[in-house]
Amino acid sequence: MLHFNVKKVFALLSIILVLGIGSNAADLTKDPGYLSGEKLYKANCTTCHALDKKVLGPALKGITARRKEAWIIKWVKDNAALRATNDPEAIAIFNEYKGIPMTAFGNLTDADIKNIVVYIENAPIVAPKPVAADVETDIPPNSPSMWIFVLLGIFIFALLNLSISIENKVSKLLGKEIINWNKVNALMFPIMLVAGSYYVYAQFAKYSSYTYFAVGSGSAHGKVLDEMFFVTLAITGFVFILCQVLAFVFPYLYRHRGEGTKAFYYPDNNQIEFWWTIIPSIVLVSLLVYGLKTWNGITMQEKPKGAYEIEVFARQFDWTVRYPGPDGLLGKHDYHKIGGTNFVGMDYNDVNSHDDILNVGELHLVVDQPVVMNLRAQDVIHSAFIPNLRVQMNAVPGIPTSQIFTPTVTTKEMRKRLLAEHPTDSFYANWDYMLLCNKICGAQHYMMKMVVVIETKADYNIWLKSLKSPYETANAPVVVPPDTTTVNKTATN
Ligand code: HEC
Ligand SMILES: [Cu+2]
Repeated sequence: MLHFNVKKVFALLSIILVLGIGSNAADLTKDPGYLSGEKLYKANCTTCHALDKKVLGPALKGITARRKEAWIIKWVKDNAALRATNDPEAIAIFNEYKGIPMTAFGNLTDADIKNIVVYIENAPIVAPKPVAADVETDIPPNSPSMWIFVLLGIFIFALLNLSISIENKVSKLLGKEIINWNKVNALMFPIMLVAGSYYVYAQFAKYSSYTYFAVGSGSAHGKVLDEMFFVTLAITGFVFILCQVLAFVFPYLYRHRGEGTKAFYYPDNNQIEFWWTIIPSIVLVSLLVYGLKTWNGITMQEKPKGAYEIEVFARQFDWTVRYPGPDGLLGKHDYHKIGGTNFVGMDYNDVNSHDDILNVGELHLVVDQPVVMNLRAQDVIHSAFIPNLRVQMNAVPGIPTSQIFTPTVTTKEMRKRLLAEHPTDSFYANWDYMLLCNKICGAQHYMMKMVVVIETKADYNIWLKSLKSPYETANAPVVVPPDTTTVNKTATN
């Protein structure tokens, strides 16, 4: 079964690869064996393996150090058959992985497997994507008590309905109203106002500590933005509450009070209308100007002194970050060069690109240092949203965008603040800043996110030094796996 599916997936992937990148893949890694190995590896192996960490099967980088190539070929073609020959290595690794059987790949030739090995041993390691499961794990279970309340509600409603219809009939028989419905209806308005306000208040009291505002923003411009938000909310909120109170209290105050009462007729008052047009207009225009100024202050700034540039590259469905290496400069890019391992289209003709470092699925930023985040997209519109930093900018294919900001709170510090706010919630012990895609960009949009690490300059430098630039890795001498003679003979059939 699995065998069949793998073949199908492989065929589909090949088509996509050929259509998507076939025409410009030429100038990348020169070795066609490496490229073919990459395709085969990505099509067949990545569901269970990663290069540098255990997934369902072991990490495969360095496999030639622990296994002979001939063994690898036998294993990949049919590991069950290899185990059946009582091969001790095969049985040991099978048992170590608790007997999870690996798929047999009878469709791969020896040469295919050799290419896969070349790819595995020479591919650049990019950091793993954050696993979807480590976020949002505490969705409350659907509690049964909720259904009891729903049933109870239906029951009460039915009961009320019944008693009202009885009351109706009795009134008719008696020829007079038992209940003054007009008064009841009027009274329900202020009751609704009080009950509704209490409900809103209770929700705020319970959940406001979970909003992004509870612990403040982690960036410099975020403070200004939050301030603007609160000023706007205070003014519009005041007017909103005032209007709601009047709307709910007046129906009670001015209810119909029995036969013969007449409503007070008040056609219009130009003076009042003049003021309540002018004042809101002035207030709204002021808010608008205030908002525009704040927005321009965030989006229209020049590159500040001491700022460094990074590039965030979006595609379905992950984020890749490019950092300038020791030279502090990002090299040029060119979409024509996208293909194979050069999936962000770095232009290696520009020497500045040689030390650029790529990292998939994790963004590192230096605290208190302004950063210019340049955005690019490969396929459709994405949007980089870092809620706790109040950062958001679209990534549009063909249109470079950018946002300049300064993170001011390290991950550690923000975690501490959150834990102080929620001492019993273990989620916050491992909390991380997140960058989320904020455009519905396709079926797996929901998992298009990455962890953002905000750290000191020293920590950042240590981390950056631990990564190799793809240019260096690709141009390192190719490790030729040993024991090639037997392979070459069989590969020709
Ligand atoms: C269905 C999941 C799955 C797929 C697909 C898969 N593997 Fe594996 N692989 C495993 C598991 C699990 C093990 C560990 C041994 C065991 O449990 O049988 C393993 C072990 C291995 C080993 C031995 C590792 C060691 O340390 O000795 C190699 C080599 C290997 N796989 C290569 C590949 C290659 C190459 C592909 C793609 C052509 C591939 N695997 C596809 C699950 C898989
Ligand atoms: Cu997206």
